[in-house]
Amino acid sequence: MAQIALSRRLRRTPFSDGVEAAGVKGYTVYNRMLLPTVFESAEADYHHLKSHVQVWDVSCERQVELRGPDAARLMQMLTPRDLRGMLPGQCYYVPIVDETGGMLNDPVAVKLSEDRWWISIADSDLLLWVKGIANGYRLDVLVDEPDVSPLGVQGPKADDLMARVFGDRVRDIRFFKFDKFEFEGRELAIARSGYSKQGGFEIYVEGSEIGMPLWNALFAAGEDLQVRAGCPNLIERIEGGLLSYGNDMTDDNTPHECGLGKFCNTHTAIGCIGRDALLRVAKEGPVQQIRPIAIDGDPVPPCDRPWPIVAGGKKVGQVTSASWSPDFSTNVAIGMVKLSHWEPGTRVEVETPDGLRGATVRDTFWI
Ligand code: THG
Repeated sequence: MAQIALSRRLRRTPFSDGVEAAGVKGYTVYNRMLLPTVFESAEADYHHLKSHVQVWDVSCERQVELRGPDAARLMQMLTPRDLRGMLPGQCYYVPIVDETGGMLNDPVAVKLSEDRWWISIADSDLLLWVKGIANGYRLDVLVDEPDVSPLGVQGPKADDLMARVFGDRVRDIRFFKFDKFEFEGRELAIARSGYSKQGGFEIYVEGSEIGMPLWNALFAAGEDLQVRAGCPNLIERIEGGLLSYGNDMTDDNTPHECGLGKFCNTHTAIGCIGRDALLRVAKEGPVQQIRPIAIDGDPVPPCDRPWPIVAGGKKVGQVTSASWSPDFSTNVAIGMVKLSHWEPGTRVEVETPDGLRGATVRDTFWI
């Protein structure tokens, strides 16, 4: 394949030097920033992630910072999840919707204090939407992208590695909560979260200068834990049902279609811009929804365009992410399936580039 040209528009990260030294073999572009996709091979990276501990350059999970007296009000305007009970030190996975109830992003909201929030975004230009809302409604809030780059530490040995660098107190961080820890004289927010089901942390690295010192400290401390550079792994994230904005959903989908209804409290999320639209569509219920799908046969090629799901000669959905799973010895996939065919156990066919394959709609993801 041809190479992608590097330029200032395609941003490096504070950890790119370390990522390159670790032998990164592939990148994707996410929020106009480099995101590693493979180090050894997708399968080798997958087995290592499930057995040891990896350090992930997920700087591309950019932060939209809200600062000022109207920060909490603005945050609630963006999401149908009720934020009234959310305390400083908590993280919430929040659907962000537009005035039609369409998904604009599915970030993690980080509440630093009543008047200071980070929105840790997926791959869409959320900063522009948030700036537009803040200015259009004349809110008393500053909206910008700070010099904050998340560094993931994921895998079963993540607690042990992190305790060596930050002290045993990191073990006390609960899921989707964060606390502050010192590194070289800086206070960093560290959350128990991350884009894998293997457990771990995300360090919100504030100040690019400490990026490589922190990267090096983690690798120096973890040699005997077999720590490696890693990245979000396609196979593991499909097994775990972690959605990818732009792949598994777009602004054409409501949170309910994405299976994110459990993160919506549309009735009580007063002020949410998409509230009326969502109340209308939620009354009927979605007519298509994201489902785990097992695809029969040999390993499928990469899913770089939606693959039609067909039954009885009609299109009943599409597969948007797919991969061979070594641990489950089947092709695991995420698809959007119409109501008529979303019952667990329903047999369908998928039009892959390698031809028509049988497939089964499932109830639950694999992990
Ligand atoms: N961490 C941070 N920022 C991010 C991501 C992240 N920004 C981009 C992208 N990932 C946003 N999308 C997701 C998708 C899933 C989850 C987090 C962010 C996630 N979901 C869990 C699940 O579905 O099992 C837990 C959700 C919950 O119970 O609250 O973690 O990964 N900082």
